[in-house]
Amino acid sequence: MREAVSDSNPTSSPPPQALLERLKDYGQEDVFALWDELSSEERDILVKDIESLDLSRIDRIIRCSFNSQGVPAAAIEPVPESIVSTVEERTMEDRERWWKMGMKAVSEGKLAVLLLSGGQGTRLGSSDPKGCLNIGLPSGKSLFQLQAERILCVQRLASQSINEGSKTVPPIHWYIMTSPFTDEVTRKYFESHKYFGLEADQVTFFQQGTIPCVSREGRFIMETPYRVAKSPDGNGGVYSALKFSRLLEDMATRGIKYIDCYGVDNALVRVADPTFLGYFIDKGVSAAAKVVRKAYPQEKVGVFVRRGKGGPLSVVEYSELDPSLSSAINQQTGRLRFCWSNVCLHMFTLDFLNQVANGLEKDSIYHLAEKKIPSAHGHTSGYKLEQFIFDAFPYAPSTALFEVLREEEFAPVKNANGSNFDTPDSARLLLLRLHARWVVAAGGFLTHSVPLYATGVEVSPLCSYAGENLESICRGRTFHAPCEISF
Ligand code: UD2
Repeated sequence: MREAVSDSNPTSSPPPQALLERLKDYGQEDVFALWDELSSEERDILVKDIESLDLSRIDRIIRCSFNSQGVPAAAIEPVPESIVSTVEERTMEDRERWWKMGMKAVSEGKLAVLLLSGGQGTRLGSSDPKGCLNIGLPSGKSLFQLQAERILCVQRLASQSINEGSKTVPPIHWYIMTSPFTDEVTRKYFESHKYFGLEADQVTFFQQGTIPCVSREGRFIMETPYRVAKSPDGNGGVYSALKFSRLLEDMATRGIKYIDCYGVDNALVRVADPTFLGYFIDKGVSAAAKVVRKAYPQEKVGVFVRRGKGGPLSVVEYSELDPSLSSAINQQTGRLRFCWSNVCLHMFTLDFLNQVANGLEKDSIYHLAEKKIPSAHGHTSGYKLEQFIFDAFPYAPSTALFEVLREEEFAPVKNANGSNFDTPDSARLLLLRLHARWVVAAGGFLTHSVPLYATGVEVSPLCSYAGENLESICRGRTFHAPCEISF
């Protein structure tokens, strides 16, 4: 049942002729199909909605994206092992050296954090931004709070690492990308929680763009008779969003050289990770990603590949990887041929972000995600068009991959509890088990009234970033799981 925005009698005036002609140029004149049934107020809303669209740019994106659908992708090869820093080959000396290099860069204010938080969280069944989600930890902390406190911890460690006494460490600037679906609630959430102890002026929110949802024929889908259905333009929308909000200049003004970029829906994300930063600086590359070994062929993660012999590094999303390739086995190792999984943990130089943001016009090919789109006629089969953050990797002059252990750094929160994988419950357990290992390694003891695999303890990020500095708190003490350990 459609709510009439106003009961004023619709005038007999036709749609604005010039606008109708432009829509006809792009085959989108159907947006006015219900014009005669609209009230004058609804007509104003529709005209303003259409005028807000960059029709020529959107038409180019639709055409390029639909045309690329039929083109066979270049043959893909596994990434050369030489560009992957594996956990197995990493020495303690490497870790310490990279940690120190990263800490130095943090203390010099060269690192910023970029959070991708514009997703609609549809699979979780919650309309709130995912970062607001409480995954059921003893502390009740949300994903946003865990991530904010990890930033505070790195700031504290960086202050301790510089021995120039009173020299203070500049706060790590946190750029948070939202979308029209998450912006207002996200800003209010941070304000109401006093930025979780961060300075308000070290957090910058900015919105990504949206793009019309289209039918299988490429026609705009109408959400209501007087509004075009739109969706966020994908986490790859971050590049144009940074450009149009002039935040790349803001980063340059602040002396930022490196940007740690990650997805919000990972309960174990090591935000502003000094070791990853040190590795990135040491390798001198433009773009890097943390990778984990793929757990099973159908796992919903992108995989890093090379396009053609000696081709550039890129990522094939799980929704686009041919099933025969996702199950292919490397006969020498017995492992999955495409085993290095993208986990939405990236590091870029500011120079590279500028290169991508300024090179965007060329790249109008968006990924087409087939969805049921809410429309004026109920749910309509159609496409959301989105760019992916990793679409930029093929343009990087140099890249590197940094393996991490999934049980230490990857606890995705994608589906509602009760689903088989990647739920708030599964993420909570991964965090509790990891922190329980930290406590035992620091000389603590655990008692538990349920089996230990189903519980554990939570160490506040304000106490420890990656399990360090826990001896003084834990040695000889017994903790009853589940509980939170904080100062
Ligand atoms: C993402 C990765 C996938 C794998 C998986 C692991 C991409 C494109 N895919 O798949 O390769 O790493 O995560 O968990 O990164 N987001 C926005 N704006 C948007 C859409 C998403 O900011 O328009 C954010 C979203 O809030 C989240 C991240 O991007 O932080 C990934 O979300 P997703 O749901 O788009 O990607 P997913 O889980 O299908």
